[in-house]
Amino acid sequence: MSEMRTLGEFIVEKQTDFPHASGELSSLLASIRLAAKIVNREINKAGLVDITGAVGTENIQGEDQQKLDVYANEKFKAALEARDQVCGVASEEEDEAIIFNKELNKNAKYVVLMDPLDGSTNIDVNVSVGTIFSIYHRVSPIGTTPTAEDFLQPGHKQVAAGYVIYGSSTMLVYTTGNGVNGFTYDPSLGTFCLSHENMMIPEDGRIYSINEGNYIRFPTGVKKYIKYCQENVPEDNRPYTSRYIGSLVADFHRNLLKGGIYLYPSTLSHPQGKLRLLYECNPMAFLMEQAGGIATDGINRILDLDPQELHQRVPFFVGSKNMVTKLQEFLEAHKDN
Ligand code: AHM
Ligand code: MG
Repeated sequence: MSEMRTLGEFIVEKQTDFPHASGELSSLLASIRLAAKIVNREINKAGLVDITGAVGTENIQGEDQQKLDVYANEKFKAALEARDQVCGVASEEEDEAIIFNKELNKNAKYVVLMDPLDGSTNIDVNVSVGTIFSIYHRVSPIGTTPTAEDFLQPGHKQVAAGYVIYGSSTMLVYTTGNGVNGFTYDPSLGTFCLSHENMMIPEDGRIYSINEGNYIRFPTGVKKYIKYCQENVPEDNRPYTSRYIGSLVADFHRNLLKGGIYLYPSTLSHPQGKLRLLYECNPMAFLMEQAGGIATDGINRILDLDPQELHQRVPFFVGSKNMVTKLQEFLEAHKDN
């Protein structure tokens, strides 16, 4: 049996990948690990809410029951603030970036952007949800109040990114730009253990993941690509298959392991696409490229986009190299409609 490595050990071991590393990023990742455990514990109890008191009512201690996405946001923010490695956080749950005011935080060199609980509508039905995070060096001088420029950096500047999937088991998957590694949570030990070392997405895949309910409003290139998947059979003679959970983290994770493409194009209700560039698409794009795949908005590499605002949305196509390349051929051929 191979030796067990915990996430904590792995982070420390990999610290030497960074010349002059002072352990601050390791400490930051440790705060994410801690918040993930706390959120995981709460999500696992979610089904009990109906028994112990519905959201919006008081629980047994007389405290208000919080919605889980609000809860996750609070826990991640608190964990990130506590270790003094982060000067500010942007979150899907917050209109504006949160600046940590403690002196030690002002002297920190990192900002974090996150979606604390993505796909949260899936919680009520016991389907996987996730946390997505993206880490940058601030560009403003250390010791000053962070500025908008700290948060609006292109994705290729990310120092680290990852997600937690709260699924049939809970996993934390992350990259610091030296490959992608996945850790599975052992609840009896309270520890994430290395289970997926150096994850690479297959170059070819058979799975396409898209909300086909929006089909009529898709750009022509996307429609043609879906028809292509439905009418053709890959070289291995097994037909394409459609899988869509409606939780980006879960759809992405499955495709990363099995090979596939995830698509969220522009639609009638979301003309710029639905997913957010800074805390959904950029971190997933960083992970995907590190795993050998491609992430694009249909024209540009996601990681090259220059963000204009915190909650900006973009069309998002991400997955196996050959599948995304094929999609791009259709988008290019039909780019005028
Ligand atoms: P959310 O951040 O409000 O949860 O929305 C993001 C989610 C993704 O996880 C998922 O892939 C997508 O929205 C599903 O959208 P749709 O229901 O339109 O298919
Ligand atoms: Mg989200």
